[in-house]
Amino acid sequence: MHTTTMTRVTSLIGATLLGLTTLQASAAPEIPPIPAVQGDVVQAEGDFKIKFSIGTTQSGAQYRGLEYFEKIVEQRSDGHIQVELFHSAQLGDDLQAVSNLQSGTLEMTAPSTSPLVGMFPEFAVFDLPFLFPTPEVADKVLDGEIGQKMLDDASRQGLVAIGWAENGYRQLTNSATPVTSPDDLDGLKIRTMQNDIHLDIWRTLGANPTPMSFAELFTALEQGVVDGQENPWITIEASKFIEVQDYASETNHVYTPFITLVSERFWNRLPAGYQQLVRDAAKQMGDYEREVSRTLNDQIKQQLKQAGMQITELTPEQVEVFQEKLAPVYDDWRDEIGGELIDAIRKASQ
Ligand code: KDG
Repeated sequence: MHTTTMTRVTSLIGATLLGLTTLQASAAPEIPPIPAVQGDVVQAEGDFKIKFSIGTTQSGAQYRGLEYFEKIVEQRSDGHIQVELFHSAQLGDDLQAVSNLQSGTLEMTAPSTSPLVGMFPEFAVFDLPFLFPTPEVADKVLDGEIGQKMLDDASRQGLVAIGWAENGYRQLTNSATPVTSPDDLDGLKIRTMQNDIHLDIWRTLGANPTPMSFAELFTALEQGVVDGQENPWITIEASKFIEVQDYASETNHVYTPFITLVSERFWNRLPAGYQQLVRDAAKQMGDYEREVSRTLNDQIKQQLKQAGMQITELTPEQVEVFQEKLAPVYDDWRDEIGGELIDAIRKASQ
């Protein structure tokens, strides 16, 4: 086993024990139970298997959503569609998984939109800082005309986009110093997703950003290749970043969705009844996963504090300093993303 992998495995065991200790030290998060399956069995021809791969870990909110998806599809197809779940990028990182959908060797994945901006430029709107003031605004956009149009537009290049879920509001962590203002970021090496707006954000704030896949992140933090990263609380906890990150700042600087994608080659083999079943299951998965994400977020932030992570909850005035510093990012990217789309999302916030 590769040294790094062995380090990772050993580290994960240690972190899991630490994590379990942490969770045992304080009440484990109250995860909303997976709901009962609603709806009749769908009658259609054929037997199918869906391999569904994600990059986040088995203890995150996203995997809970996939378990619900599996339950719905297997029950409502009367077992004629079998679902096999893979977490922690076991079948490749986001871009590898999307490529495997295009080649037909993988049936489903649900990455963040950020690494896909090279394929779907309009997704960059989700990387604009502080664009979604509340989760309710995010829901209104994703579940409304804008979100549906984005799914339709992303159903090409060998992919069928069928639903939205929640990665969530992103928070900054690092191993070096408490961060209350952009001034504290000077020289900090921050990992970003493979996305030019995220690179622009952290350069504008004065940090030294490095793009890399999520699959490489823990090892890069552990080896000091980067000092920090930014992700939602659930991902921070589920990935056991507390083992390699001492400080966090509640910046809520970007809201990231997950997009549920199906291989078009597989999709075209499904009878219409099963296509609708998979669409319905993806919608129910996304609704449940958002509930889990929002239920756990505050609990997990408190647990990370109790486990020793020094969490800075920025005041509105401190957040405003970040917002003002990042205003030029809108000017940099407005034309490329499309001012109409940005204005439509801002209108949804009113
Ligand atoms: O599959 C997980 C990825 O989509 C990843 O993007 C999660 O927020 C994430 C990150 O920081 O890469």
